Amino acid sequence: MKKTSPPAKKNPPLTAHNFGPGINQSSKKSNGGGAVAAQPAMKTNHLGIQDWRLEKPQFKVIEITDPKSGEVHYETRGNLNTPVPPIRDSKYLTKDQHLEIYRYMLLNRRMEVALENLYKQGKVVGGVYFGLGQESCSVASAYALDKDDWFAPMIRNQGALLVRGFNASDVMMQYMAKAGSPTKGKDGTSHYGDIGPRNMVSPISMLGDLIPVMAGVALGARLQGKQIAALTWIGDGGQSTGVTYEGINFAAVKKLGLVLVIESNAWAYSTPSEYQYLPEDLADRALGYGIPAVIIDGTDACQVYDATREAVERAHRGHGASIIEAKMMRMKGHAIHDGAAYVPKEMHDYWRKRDPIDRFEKFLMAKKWLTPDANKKMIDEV
Ligand SMILES: Cc1ncc(C[n+]2csc(CCOP(=O)(O)OP(=O)(O)O)c2C)c(N)n1
Ligand SMILES: [Mg+2]
Repeated sequence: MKKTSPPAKKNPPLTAHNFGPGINQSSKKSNGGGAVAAQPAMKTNHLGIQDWRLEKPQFKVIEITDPKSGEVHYETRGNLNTPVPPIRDSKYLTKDQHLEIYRYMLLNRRMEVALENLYKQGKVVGGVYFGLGQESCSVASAYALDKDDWFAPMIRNQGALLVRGFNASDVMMQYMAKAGSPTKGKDGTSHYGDIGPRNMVSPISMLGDLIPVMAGVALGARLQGKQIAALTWIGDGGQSTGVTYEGINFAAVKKLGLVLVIESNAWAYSTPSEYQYLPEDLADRALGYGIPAVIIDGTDACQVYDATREAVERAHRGHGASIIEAKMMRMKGHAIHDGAAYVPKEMHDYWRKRDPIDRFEKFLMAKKWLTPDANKKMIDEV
């Protein structure tokens, strides 16, 4: 797959909580797509961490216990009728790159819909995990890597595999434990890697364990004289594990090019974020590690790409690890067996309106980079 690297930038020195010049503070360089419009003022959170989102949800989830039965359920409090934000213009992506990302997101979703159908036909061995509503996060982050960089996907990142050169049929045959699958039928989910050319470390089911492994990959590359980016993802629940702290701290101290995307998707299995960790933003934890972080809208492929690309470039310059907190919502249950009945309906509806693919499609149409005919053709091909 051919990708052009964004133009080299002159960034000011990075401090622990400064992710760089900020999305609206860049030089006036065009992204080749002619896209950069006036950007809204860049915000920071109460600890000074950049928050690129164009919207901050105005509601919370609260736990209600029935005094008689002791049964627990969740409700929302706040305003869920706020307008859907636009996609933020990318500083770096060209028109063709936008279209390629859009295509991968479509393929990611189409593949998972097909997998759901195959599961219902009894053709899938074991469960199926979906990245519905998170395609932008998986696809646009993987797209920001260069060829020599490494990545380690988790269950919601099947879209990243597509970007790095796996076929949808590889992923689907794996789920069906077919002889032609990457593990030749020995595993039913996604436990496989590729030491080349795709540079993929196999997922590790124990949450957090991929982080020190990816720090080690970056260290190994450095010992071979290369500065690479080592990208992995961790859920909001998974980041609570002890090994997450150890892995990030090691990468931070050794200035290894770990790029950690925290998929802050509102739920860890059936536990809402509000009951899983106390800070409003998990990005705050970067301060404790002494590394930069940024908060982004994980449903906005442009924000995901730009944030990851900046972290990747830091890694290539030998400036060390970065954290990207991508806020979004897990739009299905933990796996196919989980109907997610614990999710308040209005919360699901809120995020449904923020679908990453629908919004990106409208964004591309508004730019006239995608015509209705070209869109239909692409959807049909996928
Ligand atoms: C160390 C560890 N503890 C528990 C589990 C079981 N487990 C698998 S996924 C999951 C929830 C993960 O939630 P989150 O990290 O938020 O990811 P999401 O499913 O929301 O993408 C749990 C508890 C595990 N795999 N590893
Ligand atoms: Mg989660």
